[in-house]
Amino acid sequence: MPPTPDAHQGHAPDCIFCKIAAGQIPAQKLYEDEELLAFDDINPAAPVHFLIIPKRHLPSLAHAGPADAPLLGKILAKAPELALQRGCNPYPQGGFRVVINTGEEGGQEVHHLHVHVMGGPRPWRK
Ligand code: DGP
Repeated sequence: MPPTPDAHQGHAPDCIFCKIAAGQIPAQKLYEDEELLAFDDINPAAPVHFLIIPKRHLPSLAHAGPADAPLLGKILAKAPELALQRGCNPYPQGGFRVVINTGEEGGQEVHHLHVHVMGGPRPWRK
């Protein structure tokens, strides 16, 4: 069961990404600041596949409102820099894909907002 929507602030006790953000579960970290964390996806669908998450528990993009716009903008604005750093080739021959799965029908499995960044030479699994 995904965490309830009222688990919107701080950390959700059973959330695996909250535990990664708190350092309780190891991850291959690429970037971290007071608000964000980026780490490699454990099940990569492309040669480069990492996730960017807010450290604060936000269950999904469906839970985001106007107050979250700066945080979401910061996540998206960080993606190009981290993609190049992680080994994606530069735009336009290279590039990357950004995906935010949202809800059961959107394919979301971990109910802590995360932005997938995938790149590298094709073919990819997804
Ligand atoms: P989504 O379907 O959008 O909820 O994708 C969740 C992704 O999270 C999936 O690609 C695998 C990744 N993932 C799940 N558990 C862990 C974990 O413990 N560590 C890391 N690094 N990634 C995880």
